[in-house]
Amino acid sequence: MKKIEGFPEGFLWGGATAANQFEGAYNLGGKGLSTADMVKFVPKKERGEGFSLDVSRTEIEVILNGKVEAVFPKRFGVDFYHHYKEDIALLAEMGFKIFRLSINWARIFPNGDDAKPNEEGLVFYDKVFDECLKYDMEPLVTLSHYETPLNLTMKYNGWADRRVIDFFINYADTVFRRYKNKVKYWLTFNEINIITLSPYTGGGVLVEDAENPLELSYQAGHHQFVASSLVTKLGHEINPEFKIGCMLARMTTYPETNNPEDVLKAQKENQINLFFTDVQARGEYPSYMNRYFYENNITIQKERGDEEILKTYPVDFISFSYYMTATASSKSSDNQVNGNFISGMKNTYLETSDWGWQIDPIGLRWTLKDFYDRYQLPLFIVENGLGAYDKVEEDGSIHDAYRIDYLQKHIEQMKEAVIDGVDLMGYTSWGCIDLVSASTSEMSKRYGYIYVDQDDEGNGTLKRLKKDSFYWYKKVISTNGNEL
Ligand code: BGP
Repeated sequence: MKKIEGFPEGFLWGGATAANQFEGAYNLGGKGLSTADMVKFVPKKERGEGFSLDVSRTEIEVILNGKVEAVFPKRFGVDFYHHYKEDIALLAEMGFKIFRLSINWARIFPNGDDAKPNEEGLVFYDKVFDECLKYDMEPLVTLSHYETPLNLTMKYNGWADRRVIDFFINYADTVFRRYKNKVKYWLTFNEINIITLSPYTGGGVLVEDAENPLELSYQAGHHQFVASSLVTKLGHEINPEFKIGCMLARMTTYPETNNPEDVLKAQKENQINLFFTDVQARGEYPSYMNRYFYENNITIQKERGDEEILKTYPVDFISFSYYMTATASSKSSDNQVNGNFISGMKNTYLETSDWGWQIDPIGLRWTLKDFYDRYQLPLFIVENGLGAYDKVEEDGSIHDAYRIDYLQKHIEQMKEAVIDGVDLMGYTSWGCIDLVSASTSEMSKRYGYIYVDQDDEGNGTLKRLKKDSFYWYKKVISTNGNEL
C-alpha cells in the first residue's frame, strides 16, 4: 500500500475575489446599481456591537435621492476594472493556476429584468478571462457574490420573489453561452447560507416589514436552491465539461464540554449550517429541519416540481469558505453574529484575529474530513485567510509574517486531510489582492499577498505592492505545497 504524500498533481492553487468588493467602476460601462453599492462605510467606533449588514428601503431611497454624505467603498473597490491587466500579471507571477472572481450581475443586466444584456459588460469579462487564459490561469466564476441588481430589490424584494429565478436563469444563460470556451469552473451563490443572517447581502431581500423575517429569508433561500439547480442543469447542457459547485460559509461548531447537552447543541448548530449543502448536494430538504421550521413558524412555499428539480440536478462539487470555528454551549441561547459570521463563545484553546475571528487550522482538517464523509463529493476551499492590519515600510516592503503563519498552518492541515483521504480540488485564499471587507466595508482589513494603497475613505494611489507573503505563496505553488 502506497502512502499518499500530499497534494495531487494538477491541484488548483490560487486566490479569490468578488466584484462588489474589488471591481469598482460602479457606474461605468453601462452597469446598473446593485445592492452592494448602497452599503456605506461606518467607522469602528460608531458601529457598535449589534452591527447589521442590512440596509432598509428607506435608507436606500434617501441614498438614491442623493442626500447622504458618506463613503460607499464597495462602489470603488480597488478599481480592478481599470487594473485587471496589471493585477492578473501579478497573480501569474505567483504562479496561480486558478483565479476566483465574480461577475457583477448588474454589469450584464443593469436592472436584472432587462430584455437584453449590456454588451459593454460582457466585453469587460471577455477581456478579463482572455487575460487569465493568456497565463494558463483558469477562471473560477461566482455568478452571485453578495450583490443583486438594485432594481430587483426595489421592484420585487429580491430573492423573496419567485420571479427572480427566471431573471437569474436568463443571466446565467447569457454568460454560460458567452464564456463557454473560456470558463469551466462555476459557483452559483456565494455563501448561500448568509441569506438567513443578512437577507439583504445574500439575496437583496428587505425584511423590515416582514412578519417573520427568518421565514422570508428561508423562502428566498428556497428560490436560490431552485435557481441553482436549474442553472446547473442549463450549464451542463451548454457545456458538459462545466464543473458547477455550491458555496457555503462553513462554521464548524464544537461543544463547549463533553456534557451531552453541549454536544447536542453543537450538533444542532452544525446541522443548521450544513442544511444548505445538504439540499444542494443530496438534493432534498433534510428531515432535521422540520422541527426547526416548526419551532420558528416557518413554512416554505414550494411549487410542484421543485423537489424533483433539486433531486435531479445536484452540484458537481462542494466549495466553502473557512475562516474560524465556533463553540456552542447548552447554557447560552443562540450563537452571536460577528460580522458576516456567527462566532458563538470563546474557545480558550484558540487565538483570535484583530476582528475576533478564532483561528483554528486543525478545525480545517476536521471540517474537510467531515464534509467528505457526509457527501463523498470533490471539495474546494474557495476562501480562507487572515484579515489583518498591514504596515508599509519606508522602502515599500510589507512584512506580513502573521499572514504567512496563518496560511502555512492551514495549508499544512489541508495536506493532512488529503493524506487522510479527502478529495480536494483546490485552494483559493481570500482577497489575494487587498480589497474592501464584506462585513465592515473597511479597506484596512487586509487579506492580500498584494497590497493596495488605499484607505478606508477611499484615498490613495491604488498602487500595488508585493508583501512578503507574495514570495512565500509563490514558493508554495511552485512546490505544489511541499515547501510551506
Ligand atoms: C466571506 C465573503 C467574502 C469576504 C470574506 C471575508 O464571507 O464571501 O466576500 O469578504 O468573507 O470577510 P470580511 O471581508 O468581512 O473580512
